[in-house]
Amino acid sequence: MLGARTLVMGVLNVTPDSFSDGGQFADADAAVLRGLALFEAGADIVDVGGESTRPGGALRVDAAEERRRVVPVIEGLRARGAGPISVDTTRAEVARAALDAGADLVNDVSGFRFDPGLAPLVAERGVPAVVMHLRGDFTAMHREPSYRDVMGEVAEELEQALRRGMAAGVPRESMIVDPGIGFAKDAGHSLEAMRRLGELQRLDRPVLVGPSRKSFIGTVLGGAPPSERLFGTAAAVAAAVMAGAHLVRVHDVAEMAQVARVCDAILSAGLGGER
Ligand code: PMM
Repeated sequence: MLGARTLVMGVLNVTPDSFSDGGQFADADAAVLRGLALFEAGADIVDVGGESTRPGGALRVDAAEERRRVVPVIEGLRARGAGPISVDTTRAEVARAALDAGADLVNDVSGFRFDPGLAPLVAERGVPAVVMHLRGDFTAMHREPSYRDVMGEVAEELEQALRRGMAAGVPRESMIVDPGIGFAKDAGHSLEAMRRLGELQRLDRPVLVGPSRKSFIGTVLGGAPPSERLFGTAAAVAAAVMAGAHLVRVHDVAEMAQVARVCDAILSAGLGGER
Protein backbone atom coordinates (compact mmCIF):
# COMPACT_ATOMS: atom_id res chain seq x y z
CA MET A 1 0.00 0.00 0.00
CA LEU A 2 2.95 2.31 0.66
CA GLY A 3 5.05 0.76 -2.08
CA ALA A 4 7.46 -2.13 -2.34
CA ARG A 5 9.71 -1.10 0.50
CA THR A 6 9.00 -1.45 4.21
CA LEU A 7 9.53 1.87 5.95
CA VAL A 8 11.63 2.05 9.10
CA MET A 9 10.52 4.33 11.94
CA GLY A 10 13.36 5.02 14.39
CA VAL A 11 12.49 5.47 18.07
CA LEU A 12 13.70 8.65 19.76
CA ASN A 13 12.49 8.64 23.35
CA VAL A 14 13.20 11.93 25.09
CA THR A 15 12.65 10.94 28.69
CA PRO A 16 14.98 11.84 31.58
CA ASP A 17 16.51 8.37 31.61
CA SER A 18 17.14 8.35 27.84
CA PHE A 19 20.13 10.71 27.73
CA SER A 20 22.97 11.96 29.90
CA ASP A 21 22.13 14.22 32.82
CA GLY A 22 23.63 17.35 31.30
CA GLY A 23 20.52 19.47 31.84
CA GLN A 24 17.56 20.19 29.59
CA PHE A 25 19.43 21.83 26.71
CA ALA A 26 22.25 19.33 26.68
CA ASP A 27 19.60 16.60 26.63
CA ALA A 28 17.80 18.24 23.71
CA ASP A 29 21.08 18.59 21.81
CA ALA A 30 21.95 14.98 22.47
CA ALA A 31 18.50 13.92 21.33
CA VAL A 32 18.79 15.94 18.11
CA LEU A 33 22.15 14.31 17.36
CA ARG A 34 20.68 10.91 18.08
CA GLY A 35 17.73 11.66 15.78
CA LEU A 36 20.05 12.72 12.97
CA ALA A 37 22.05 9.53 13.52
CA LEU A 38 18.84 7.50 13.16
CA PHE A 39 18.19 9.08 9.76
CA GLU A 40 21.81 8.48 8.82
CA ALA A 41 21.38 4.82 9.79
CA GLY A 42 18.44 4.45 7.43
CA ALA A 43 15.32 5.63 9.27
CA ASP A 44 12.55 6.87 6.97
CA ILE A 45 10.76 8.54 9.89
CA VAL A 46 11.90 9.40 13.42
CA ASP A 47 9.31 9.07 16.19
CA VAL A 48 9.88 11.57 19.00
CA GLY A 49 8.22 10.74 22.34
CA GLY A 50 8.35 12.48 25.70
CA GLU A 51 6.38 10.08 27.86
CA SER A 52 7.35 6.53 28.81
CA THR A 53 4.68 3.89 28.32
CA ARG A 54 6.75 1.06 29.78
CA PRO A 55 5.38 -1.17 32.53
CA GLY A 56 6.52 0.35 35.81
CA GLY A 57 7.25 3.68 34.12
CA ALA A 58 3.57 4.41 33.79
CA LEU A 59 3.41 7.48 36.04
CA ARG A 60 2.21 10.11 33.62
CA VAL A 61 4.14 13.31 33.11
CA ASP A 62 2.05 16.43 32.74
CA ALA A 63 1.40 17.87 29.31
CA ALA A 64 3.63 20.92 29.86
CA GLU A 65 6.58 18.69 30.73
CA GLU A 66 5.91 16.40 27.79
CA ARG A 67 5.85 19.44 25.49
CA ARG A 68 9.05 20.81 27.02
CA ARG A 69 10.77 17.51 26.22
CA VAL A 70 9.69 17.03 22.61
CA VAL A 71 9.39 20.54 21.14
CA PRO A 72 13.09 21.58 21.26
CA VAL A 73 14.08 18.23 19.78
CA ILE A 74 11.62 18.54 16.89
CA GLU A 75 12.70 22.16 16.30
CA GLY A 76 16.33 21.09 16.37
CA LEU A 77 15.77 18.26 13.93
CA ARG A 78 13.83 20.56 11.59
CA ALA A 79 16.56 23.20 11.75
CA ARG A 80 19.11 20.57 10.78
CA GLY A 81 17.12 19.47 7.75
CA ALA A 82 16.01 16.12 9.13
CA GLY A 83 13.50 13.89 7.31
CA PRO A 84 9.92 13.13 8.37
CA ILE A 85 9.22 13.37 12.10
CA SER A 86 6.33 11.87 14.03
CA VAL A 87 5.33 12.80 17.55
CA ASP A 88 4.43 9.95 19.89
CA THR A 89 1.75 11.45 22.10
CA THR A 90 -1.83 10.89 23.17
CA ARG A 91 -2.43 14.58 23.93
CA ALA A 92 -3.78 17.24 21.57
CA GLU A 93 -1.90 19.98 23.39
CA VAL A 94 1.43 18.23 22.87
CA ALA A 95 0.62 17.25 19.28
CA ARG A 96 -0.31 20.85 18.44
CA ALA A 97 3.01 22.18 19.76
CA ALA A 98 4.89 19.38 17.99
CA LEU A 99 3.17 20.09 14.65
CA ASP A 100 3.88 23.80 15.10
CA ALA A 101 7.54 22.88 15.68
CA GLY A 102 7.61 20.95 12.41
CA ALA A 103 6.42 17.40 13.08
CA ASP A 104 4.80 15.71 10.09
CA LEU A 105 2.57 13.09 11.66
CA VAL A 106 1.01 12.04 14.95
CA ASN A 107 1.50 8.63 16.55
CA ASP A 108 -1.28 8.08 19.10
CA VAL A 109 -0.92 4.86 21.11
CA SER A 110 -4.47 5.33 22.40
CA GLY A 111 -6.08 5.26 18.94
CA PHE A 112 -7.87 8.60 19.51
CA ARG A 113 -9.28 7.37 22.80
CA PHE A 114 -7.51 9.33 25.57
CA ASP A 115 -7.90 12.90 24.33
CA PRO A 116 -11.06 13.87 22.44
CA GLY A 117 -9.22 16.90 21.08
CA LEU A 118 -6.58 14.92 19.21
CA ALA A 119 -8.56 13.62 16.22
CA PRO A 120 -10.06 17.06 15.45
CA LEU A 121 -6.55 18.54 15.57
CA VAL A 122 -5.23 15.89 13.16
CA ALA A 123 -8.19 16.63 10.87
CA GLU A 124 -7.64 20.37 11.02
CA ARG A 125 -3.92 20.10 10.28
CA GLY A 126 -4.42 17.52 7.53
CA VAL A 127 -1.58 15.31 8.78
CA PRO A 128 -1.40 11.50 8.82
CA ALA A 129 -1.83 9.64 12.10
CA VAL A 130 -0.97 6.24 13.51
CA VAL A 131 -3.81 4.73 15.53
CA MET A 132 -2.56 1.99 17.83
CA HIS A 133 -4.52 -0.67 19.67
CA LEU A 134 -4.56 -0.33 23.43
CA ARG A 135 -7.03 -1.27 26.13
CA GLY A 136 -7.45 0.51 29.43
CA ASP A 137 -5.34 3.50 30.44
CA PHE A 138 -1.59 3.80 30.99
CA THR A 139 -1.81 1.91 34.31
CA ALA A 140 -4.51 -0.65 33.54
CA MET A 141 -3.00 -1.65 30.21
CA HIS A 142 -0.31 -3.72 31.89
CA ARG A 143 -2.74 -5.75 34.04
CA GLU A 144 -4.14 -9.17 33.09
CA PRO A 145 -5.43 -8.60 29.60
CA SER A 146 -8.08 -11.06 28.46
CA TYR A 147 -9.24 -11.85 24.92
CA ARG A 148 -11.44 -14.51 23.34
CA ASP A 149 -9.83 -13.97 19.97
CA VAL A 150 -6.93 -11.59 20.21
CA MET A 151 -6.52 -10.58 16.58
CA GLY A 152 -10.24 -10.53 15.85
CA GLU A 153 -10.73 -8.12 18.75
CA VAL A 154 -7.68 -6.01 17.90
CA ALA A 155 -8.91 -5.62 14.31
CA GLU A 156 -12.41 -4.72 15.50
CA GLU A 157 -11.10 -2.16 18.00
CA LEU A 158 -8.77 -0.66 15.39
CA GLU A 159 -11.77 -0.27 13.10
CA GLN A 160 -13.43 1.67 15.95
CA ALA A 161 -10.31 3.86 16.22
CA LEU A 162 -10.49 4.56 12.48
CA ARG A 163 -14.15 5.49 12.92
CA ARG A 164 -13.32 7.84 15.79
CA GLY A 165 -10.86 9.54 13.48
CA MET A 166 -13.31 9.72 10.58
CA ALA A 167 -16.07 11.08 12.83
CA ALA A 168 -13.73 13.98 13.63
CA GLY A 169 -12.95 14.56 9.97
CA VAL A 170 -9.71 12.58 9.55
CA PRO A 171 -9.78 10.87 6.14
CA ARG A 172 -9.49 7.10 6.46
CA GLU A 173 -6.70 7.24 3.86
CA SER A 174 -4.49 9.28 6.17
CA MET A 175 -4.52 6.77 9.03
CA ILE A 176 -2.10 3.91 9.70
CA VAL A 177 -3.05 1.06 12.04
CA ASP A 178 -0.85 -0.62 14.66
CA PRO A 179 -1.79 -3.74 16.71
CA GLY A 180 0.07 -2.37 19.78
CA ILE A 181 2.48 -5.19 20.51
CA GLY A 182 2.98 -5.42 24.29
CA PHE A 183 0.15 -3.00 25.08
CA ALA A 184 -2.64 -4.71 27.05
CA LYS A 185 -1.23 -7.98 25.73
CA ASP A 186 0.78 -10.66 27.48
CA ALA A 187 3.58 -12.49 25.66
CA GLY A 188 1.15 -15.06 24.21
CA HIS A 189 -1.17 -12.34 22.92
CA SER A 190 1.72 -10.42 21.37
CA LEU A 191 3.08 -13.54 19.67
CA GLU A 192 -0.33 -14.44 18.31
CA ALA A 193 -0.89 -10.87 17.12
CA MET A 194 2.44 -11.08 15.27
CA ARG A 195 1.49 -14.41 13.69
CA ARG A 196 -1.92 -13.17 12.60
CA LEU A 197 -0.79 -9.73 11.45
CA GLY A 198 -2.07 -10.41 7.94
CA GLU A 199 -5.63 -10.23 9.27
CA LEU A 200 -5.24 -6.47 9.67
CA GLN A 201 -5.19 -6.16 5.89
CA ARG A 202 -8.95 -6.30 5.96
CA LEU A 203 -8.90 -2.78 7.43
CA ASP A 204 -7.38 -1.68 4.14
CA ARG A 205 -4.87 0.61 5.80
CA PRO A 206 -1.05 0.50 6.04
CA VAL A 207 0.14 -1.48 9.07
CA LEU A 208 2.83 -0.32 11.51
CA VAL A 209 4.30 -2.81 14.00
CA GLY A 210 6.52 -2.05 16.99
CA PRO A 211 8.04 -5.26 18.40
CA SER A 212 11.46 -3.74 19.11
CA ARG A 213 13.12 -5.05 22.32
CA LYS A 214 9.70 -5.75 23.85
CA SER A 215 9.11 -8.10 26.73
CA PHE A 216 7.49 -10.88 24.69
CA ILE A 217 10.93 -11.36 23.11
CA GLY A 218 12.50 -11.53 26.57
CA THR A 219 9.90 -14.11 27.60
CA VAL A 220 10.62 -16.34 24.61
CA LEU A 221 14.37 -16.01 25.26
CA GLY A 222 14.13 -17.14 28.88
CA GLY A 223 14.18 -13.70 30.48
CA ALA A 224 16.72 -11.90 28.25
CA PRO A 225 16.91 -8.19 29.24
CA PRO A 226 16.22 -5.49 26.59
CA SER A 227 19.94 -5.14 25.85
CA GLU A 228 19.99 -8.80 24.75
CA ARG A 229 16.94 -8.73 22.50
CA LEU A 230 18.60 -7.60 19.25
CA PHE A 231 18.37 -10.90 17.37
CA GLY A 232 14.94 -11.57 18.81
CA THR A 233 13.90 -8.16 17.53
CA ALA A 234 15.37 -9.02 14.13
CA ALA A 235 13.27 -12.19 14.05
CA ALA A 236 10.14 -10.27 14.99
CA VAL A 237 10.80 -7.56 12.39
CA ALA A 238 11.37 -10.23 9.73
CA ALA A 239 8.15 -12.00 10.71
CA ALA A 240 6.26 -8.69 10.63
CA VAL A 241 7.52 -7.74 7.18
CA MET A 242 6.79 -11.21 5.79
CA ALA A 243 3.27 -10.97 7.25
CA GLY A 244 2.61 -7.69 5.48
CA ALA A 245 3.78 -4.84 7.76
CA HIS A 246 4.34 -1.60 5.85
CA LEU A 247 6.29 0.14 8.60
CA VAL A 248 8.32 -1.11 11.56
CA ARG A 249 9.08 0.99 14.64
CA VAL A 250 12.53 0.08 15.97
CA HIS A 251 15.39 1.26 18.18
CA ASP A 252 18.20 -0.48 16.24
CA VAL A 253 17.68 1.25 12.93
CA ALA A 254 20.77 0.21 10.96
CA GLU A 255 20.32 -3.46 11.83
CA MET A 256 16.56 -3.57 11.31
CA ALA A 257 16.79 -1.63 8.04
CA GLN A 258 18.97 -4.51 6.78
CA VAL A 259 16.44 -7.06 8.01
CA ALA A 260 13.62 -5.20 6.27
CA ARG A 261 15.59 -4.82 3.02
CA VAL A 262 16.27 -8.56 2.82
CA CYS A 263 12.65 -9.44 3.62
CA ASP A 264 11.47 -6.93 1.00
CA ALA A 265 13.79 -8.53 -1.55
CA ILE A 266 12.43 -12.00 -0.74
CA LEU A 267 8.84 -10.77 -1.00
CA SER A 268 9.42 -9.19 -4.38
CA ALA A 269 11.73 -11.85 -5.87
CA GLY A 270 10.48 -13.09 -9.19
CA LEU A 271 7.57 -10.64 -9.22
CA GLY A 272 9.23 -8.08 -11.47
CA GLY A 273 9.91 -5.55 -8.75
CA GLU A 274 6.49 -4.93 -7.24
CA ARG A 275 5.29 -6.58 -4.09
N1 PMM B 1 5.52 1.19 21.42
C1 PMM B 1 5.98 2.06 22.33
C2 PMM B 1 5.74 3.44 22.21
N2 PMM B 1 5.07 3.92 21.14
N3 PMM B 1 3.92 3.56 19.14
C3 PMM B 1 3.44 2.72 18.21
N4 PMM B 1 2.75 3.21 17.17
N5 PMM B 1 3.63 1.37 18.30
C4 PMM B 1 4.32 0.80 19.33
O1 PMM B 1 4.43 -0.44 19.36
C5 PMM B 1 4.83 1.67 20.34
C6 PMM B 1 4.60 3.06 20.20
C7 PMM B 1 6.71 1.55 23.53
O2 PMM B 1 7.99 1.19 23.19
P1 PMM B 1 9.32 2.00 23.62
O3 PMM B 1 9.15 2.36 25.07
O4 PMM B 1 10.37 1.00 23.40
O5 PMM B 1 9.40 3.19 22.73
